Amino acid sequence: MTELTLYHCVSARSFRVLWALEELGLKYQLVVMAFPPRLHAKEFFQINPLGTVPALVDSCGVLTESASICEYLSQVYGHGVLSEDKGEADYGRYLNWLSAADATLTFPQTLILRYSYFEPAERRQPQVVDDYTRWFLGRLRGVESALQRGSQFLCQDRFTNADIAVGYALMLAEFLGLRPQFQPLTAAYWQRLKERTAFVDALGAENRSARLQGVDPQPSPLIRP
Ligand SMILES: N[C@@H](CCC(=O)N[C@@H](CS)C(=O)NCC(=O)O)C(=O)O
Repeated sequence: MTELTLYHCVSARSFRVLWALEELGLKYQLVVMAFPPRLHAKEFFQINPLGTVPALVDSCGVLTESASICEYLSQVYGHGVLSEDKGEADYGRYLNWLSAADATLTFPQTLILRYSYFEPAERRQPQVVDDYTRWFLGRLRGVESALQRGSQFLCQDRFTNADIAVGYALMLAEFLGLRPQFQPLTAAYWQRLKERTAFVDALGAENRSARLQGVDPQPSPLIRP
């Protein structure tokens, strides 16, 4: 089988790809870089000219979009086990969640992150942080409402890439301190995702590789004591 190499930063959305690799039981090389790679791993621009993670390298070349990479891995290496097929009842919902995970959920989160943490103190914007926190929590109602259909997961009653894509937005929300504001079904769903063997194994692989490669393995500066 082709060698798969994932370029990753601790807590970044490349975690989705790592999680999918573990769910599918695939062999891979994990390269963990300090965040952001554009400052700490300039050689990475040779792999991804944008300097962003994830980057997955295999025989087809370099892929850089986390939700698409999960779908690619499932279809090409996993017989579609993490995907919905177009013959299945939730196919439309599935595609919707793959896009909503970033276009609807992580978009407001990146503004919260930027203006509460990444910018220097004099450029921080508490108003932006408050506004986009409310916006994110409003958008999270879509997850609560989907779970009210009675399923354990977002599509039918089966774990799919939709759960990986949205699960990362919940992970980031936890890093941002927003978990106490999750509605009950969303909180229980997030707990369920975190208890999956592949999720735990992905965290373990991230931690081990970070240490071996001399990168700080802490999950996120935001949740350090
Ligand atoms: N569309 C990409 C977004 C990739 C992205 O923005 N990744 C962030 C980490 S979550 C990054 O690498 N940022 C570094 C930078 O902007 O310099 C995806 O969903 O995979």
